[in-house]
Amino acid sequence: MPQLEASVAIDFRSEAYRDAYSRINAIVIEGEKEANENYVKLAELLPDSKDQLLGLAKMESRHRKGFEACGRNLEVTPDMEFAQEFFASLHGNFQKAAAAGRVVTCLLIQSLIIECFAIAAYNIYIPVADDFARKITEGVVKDEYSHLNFGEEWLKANFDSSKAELEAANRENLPLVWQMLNQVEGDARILGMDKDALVEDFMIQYGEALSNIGFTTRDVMRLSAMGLAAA
Ligand code: PL3
Ligand code: FE2
Ligand code: FE2
Repeated sequence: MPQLEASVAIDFRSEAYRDAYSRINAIVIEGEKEANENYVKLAELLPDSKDQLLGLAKMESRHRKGFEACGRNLEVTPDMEFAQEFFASLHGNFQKAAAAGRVVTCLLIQSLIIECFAIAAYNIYIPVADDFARKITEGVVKDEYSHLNFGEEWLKANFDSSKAELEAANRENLPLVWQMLNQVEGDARILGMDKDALVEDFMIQYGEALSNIGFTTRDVMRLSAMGLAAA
């Protein structure tokens, strides 16, 4: 469905829209909440970048508040239990890696995978959002690029020593993203967002990030499509 047509046709007050929004809104609120906690954890693991990472954590708290306001504006109660379930595997993997001091894995999960997922989702959402949510999301997505950039810069500076761990963490975690996308496909469509567009935008962001870090084109292709065929 062309997104321009969708934006004219969407009834933001309908039962169907608000029902789908109760899950998508919750996912975004939970994602921002976990992102805040993940950057606080990263600040402990990377004392040299502590202040910068605590700054990113603060931005994530603001994002959460912004998206909570989007739900309130549509008189939607976010289904937070659904959202915690949605993030459980990825969140569990971050926490395991953090407990083991595997900072490269933590950065891949939060600053590359989750930020690229957020950037793709927000970019696809902006043209079909209600006016209130559009303004909030436009402000948020600008910040997310700076979070992605933090991960890129750190991993680029430590590329040789990080490469093997990045490969393993990508193999373990990227397939989870395709599963998560499949879970939200139906609700996202009701909001006017197309799954193929989400996958495409994610692969562009993630592939660019891997390339900036130092992977060859061949590696980028292999890594960014990991587990996609099975999804
Ligand atoms: C990190 O800063 C934020 C993490 C949030 C993850 C968002 C994933 C979103 C997937 C569902 C797409 C819907 C987007 C709609 C926005 C209200
Ligand atoms: Fe965020
Ligand atoms: Fe972020």
